[in-house]
Amino acid sequence: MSESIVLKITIHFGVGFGCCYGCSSFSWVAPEMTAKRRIAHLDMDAFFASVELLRYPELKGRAVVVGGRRVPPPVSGSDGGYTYGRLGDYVGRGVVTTSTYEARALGVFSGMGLMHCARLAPDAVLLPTDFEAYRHYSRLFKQAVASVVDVIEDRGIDEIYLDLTARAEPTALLAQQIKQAVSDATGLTCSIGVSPNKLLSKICSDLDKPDGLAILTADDLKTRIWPLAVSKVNGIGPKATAKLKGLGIETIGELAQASPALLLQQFGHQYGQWLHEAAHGIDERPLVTSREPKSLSRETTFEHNLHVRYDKAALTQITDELCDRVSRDLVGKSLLCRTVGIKVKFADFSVVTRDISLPQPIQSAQALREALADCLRRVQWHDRIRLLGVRASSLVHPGVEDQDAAQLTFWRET
Ligand code: DCP
Ligand code: MG
Repeated sequence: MSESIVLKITIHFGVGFGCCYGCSSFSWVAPEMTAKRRIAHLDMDAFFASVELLRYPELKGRAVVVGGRRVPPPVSGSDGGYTYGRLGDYVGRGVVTTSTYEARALGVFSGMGLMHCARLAPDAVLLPTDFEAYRHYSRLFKQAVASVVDVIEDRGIDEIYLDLTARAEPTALLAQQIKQAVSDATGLTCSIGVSPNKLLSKICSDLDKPDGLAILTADDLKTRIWPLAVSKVNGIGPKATAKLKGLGIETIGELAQASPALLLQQFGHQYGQWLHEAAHGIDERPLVTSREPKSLSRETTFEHNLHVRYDKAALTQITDELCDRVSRDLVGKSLLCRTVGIKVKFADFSVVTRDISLPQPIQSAQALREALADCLRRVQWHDRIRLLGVRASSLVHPGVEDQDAAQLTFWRET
């Protein structure tokens, strides 16, 4: 049957913390040759805690912890001073959202249980979180950076990637200008890593924290990156780290020396290959200078309503075509999806959707078809069908699957 298919493509964008500096559409910055690129990663220092210190400057130099549940704000006295909560007095199940470097020196880090930390640093000051303030300073620092550099990828509340490739200024000078702009706008410090790609720059920005600047060339890989733990690579999460440890691989250098065949066999083709490349400092990902899409979908309204049994061949063909299209969209945007969904609109205009979340992200039309079969089995076909749609969501970039899952947990916890 030759059904005329009206295809509609939808790309849903997340709101997130993102600012997109006037870009209204999704756009890629074409990757240049790795060796030529100058990519910076900027990460704010002890971000939430530093914002709190702007409000309570007398706490500078003290162990300060931000986090917990129902933590009361400091009480202001008649003399204008504050009485602060003491970590040692905290009772409850909350976790540390972040801590100052002084608190970290006492062993108190993000994600740790506060009751446990209370024993490590009882005299530390405990402050409640104030996300509105953090979002405000996030916007301020991003605007300040945007006044110096125009190719920016927003990666979250306290980090961004910058492409400095086209700039004439020496890297160190430019990085200092950026740090100064951030400091002038917010009174906060940040750390910057510069290297030929995002993967290395992300590692680099952490090398010299706080208020750091680390510039790395491809030649520094062996001396500065290889001695580090594999978990320093964005994309090697706790699960992969543990599995690598079981194989006797703890440092990035050891990972680089591991046989690619072993990595492929242990981690599957895609992730195994990525692990090998990451350890060798290879990463061609371009900066994504606009908001990331949250989902991609294709749908089609039929000229005549179709019957689930009598028009099975046509429905199969249409579903296959939708999967092909969504797959091509994913490939075109260098994305994989972890969730696949079907949308069915019936002749009576009722709409049913079914989703499936997958253990591994997928991209191929075949994998989409297989995932969709599961969704289709769960639909109650009570009427003729007017419209079918296929949706790919929980989108991730190849190679960062692990880390994105970690980030997800991270925000859920806060
Ligand atoms: N954050 C959170 N939950 C976590 C870790 C961090 O909510 N488990 C928040 C608090 C941090 C902010 O995200 O201030 C940024 O995270 P970073 O990992 O960049 O940590 P910091 O900026 O606090 O410290 P650093 O100086 O190490 O970047
Ligand atoms: Mg930070």
